[in-house]
Amino acid sequence: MGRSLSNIVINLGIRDQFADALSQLGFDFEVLAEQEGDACLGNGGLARLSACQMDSLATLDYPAVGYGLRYQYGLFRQVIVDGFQHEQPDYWLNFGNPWEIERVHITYPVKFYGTVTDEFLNGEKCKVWVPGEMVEAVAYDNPIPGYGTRNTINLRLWAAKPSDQHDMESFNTGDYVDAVVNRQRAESISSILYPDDRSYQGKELRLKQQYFFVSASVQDIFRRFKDTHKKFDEFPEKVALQLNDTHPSLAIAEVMRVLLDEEHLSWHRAWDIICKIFSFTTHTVSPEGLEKIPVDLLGNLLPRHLQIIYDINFNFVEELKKMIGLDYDRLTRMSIVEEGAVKNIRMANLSVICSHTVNGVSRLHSELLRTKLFKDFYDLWPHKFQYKTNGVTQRRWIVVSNPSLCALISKWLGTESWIRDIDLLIGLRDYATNAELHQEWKMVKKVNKIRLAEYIEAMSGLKVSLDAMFDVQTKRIHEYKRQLLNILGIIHRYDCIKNMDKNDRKKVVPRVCIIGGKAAPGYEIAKKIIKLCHVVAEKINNDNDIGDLLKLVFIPDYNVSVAEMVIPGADLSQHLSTAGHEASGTGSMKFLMNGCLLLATADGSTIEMVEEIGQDNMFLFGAKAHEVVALRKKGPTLKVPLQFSRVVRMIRDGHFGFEDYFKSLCDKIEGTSDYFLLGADFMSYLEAQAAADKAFVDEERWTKMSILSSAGAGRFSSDRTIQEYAENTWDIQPCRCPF
Ligand code: 8GP
Repeated sequence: MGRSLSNIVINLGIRDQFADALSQLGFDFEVLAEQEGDACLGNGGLARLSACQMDSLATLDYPAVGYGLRYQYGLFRQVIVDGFQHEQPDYWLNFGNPWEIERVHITYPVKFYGTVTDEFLNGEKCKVWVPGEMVEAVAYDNPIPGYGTRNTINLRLWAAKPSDQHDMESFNTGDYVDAVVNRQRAESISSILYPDDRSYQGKELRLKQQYFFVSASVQDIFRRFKDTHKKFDEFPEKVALQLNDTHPSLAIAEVMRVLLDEEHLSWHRAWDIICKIFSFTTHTVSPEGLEKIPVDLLGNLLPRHLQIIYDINFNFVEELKKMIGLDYDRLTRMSIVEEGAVKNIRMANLSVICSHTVNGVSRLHSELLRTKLFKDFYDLWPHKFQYKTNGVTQRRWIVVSNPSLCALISKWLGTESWIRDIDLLIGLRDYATNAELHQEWKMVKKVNKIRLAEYIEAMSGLKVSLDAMFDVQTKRIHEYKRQLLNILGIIHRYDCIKNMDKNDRKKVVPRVCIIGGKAAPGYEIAKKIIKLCHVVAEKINNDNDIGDLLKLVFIPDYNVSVAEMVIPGADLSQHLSTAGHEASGTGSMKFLMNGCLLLATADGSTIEMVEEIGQDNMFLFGAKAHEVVALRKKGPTLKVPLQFSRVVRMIRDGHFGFEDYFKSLCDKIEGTSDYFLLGADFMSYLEAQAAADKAFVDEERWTKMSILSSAGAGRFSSDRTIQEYAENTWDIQPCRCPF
């Protein structure tokens, strides 16, 4: 979520009054807002997407509730020591959280472990789960006010507390110390966010978190429904459950369990409800990103849920056999249960089977889902598959973070309506060559560059030239996002400048290269990329011969509030994922809105950006998604350019020191190991960089491209995404506040 103060007072329409009131008390609004810490309750793009979507849901008056966990420790704080990433705990609740409302009376018991027995109720056989452990989920509400509406929606986060009922026994038996330890065990469920945004570790605590979150939320949903409704037949009309990735997909088994075992519906009726209420969006491209829960783990922690999942699977496979016959390969692939040395539950298969709609997060992603990841399912149920290209909220990413641009856009469009109706941005196209707008547009960029330059200096002591192109790549560090390609490009640039004579140096476009992002604590290669960035920066920034022609800065602890400062100050932003690997990407949308030019591969949502702003207004490069497979097949016969081999050799030869440490990194990108195709894309990357240089020196052209970038950003607002979900997936209407 990042910070809340500015966002909230702007959305409520009271920013100026609030600032006046503060100044009467002797405080400056801007200074005060800077004091707020970030709520870092997620890892990266996936979580920030939800935050943007909550803002849009509130603004568009949709009746929605967001659920999550109130982690005591959010995403780790990244500290850099000697160029190495160190992780420090983010105990963000240390000084309290003024935005949350603790609902002491809204608590639900959450059960774990135990056994399932058969019992008879009114002559009917039913299952009874006798749990082995119980904790309480306490609700903490975080209001999300919409912009230009009185509608405020709720982000309800659950915190785990020990259940008194459960502990009384041990206290009474005199086992005081054990009883206290048990209480702490309960609290540990919501204590920490897992800091890896890709892989599923199959840890019991993680599974406990998922079920804790799901169970409390489902109880809350049932309670709300039952407050005003009697018959479950109405449930699908009133409730739509959106699964964001498979992390909450245990909700399917949980809703089924509640309907069967607690509400005593027949399997048939319960299943009918399930099929009408769930929709699933996957945010990942790679099969390894899909969660699989070991059967032993699940059976031990949630015995009844495992039974239900087996029953769902049995029915599904029987139906499937009727449809496709005894095609065992396909049956094996589509089964929810994966056989093998370790038997697993495939949560993605469960989600696809039980959801009425399966969404991808960009057109390309959806195509990959239909033709690769979920091909078998697509062949069976083509009607289930849709896509909703991601979007971001212009309220946070322009209005809050770039007030000067916000004022400028409103002035030229003659209205502030674009803040709710982003399509109006297109009106900027009419002024794309207007000299007066150009002047003002450049001024705004300059103000933001000054702010960023001051931040860089305060953080690292490095003074950067405002005339240089501010070239930014900020996102989680991952091999597929290819920060390494960026660094190799920077080394190449450095090497070229070093070998230039005086005259040629005059033609070099000065650059400040900015890289930022966190690496998962256990992700060795990503951590090496961070270190490489630092040693290269050390070399370049201390080379007096280079001066302002090239600087490299690593911005530590990249988070929402850092992004709010970095993005408006960027001239160019880089999105370098190997085509077919970034499901959507949302950082690019924030840069685009802020009039920053994009240097990018044709991946994820970038492809759709090209359609909106035109290929001439961005710097596209690299292999296309359909070419990537063929390039990989070429493997050892693939020729890499000399320039590429040269920069890798510089690292290997210790030009930047630490050659032993970087050996494995170099090995990963040479020869057949270059899975993410850095070598294959290198020349095309350098050409795109040269094109960016050429455009930058032509100020008028650059400014026009920048204006056209903002003007074409309308499609990438989360307002559009949410509207599409509301109409095509959830079938819900806005619900306006009557006063
Ligand atoms: C991310 C995608 O990588 C990114 O392209 C997309 O913009 C974002 O989701 C929002 O849709 N996906 C994840 O972070 C993700 O799927 N993480 C889970 C696999 C653990």
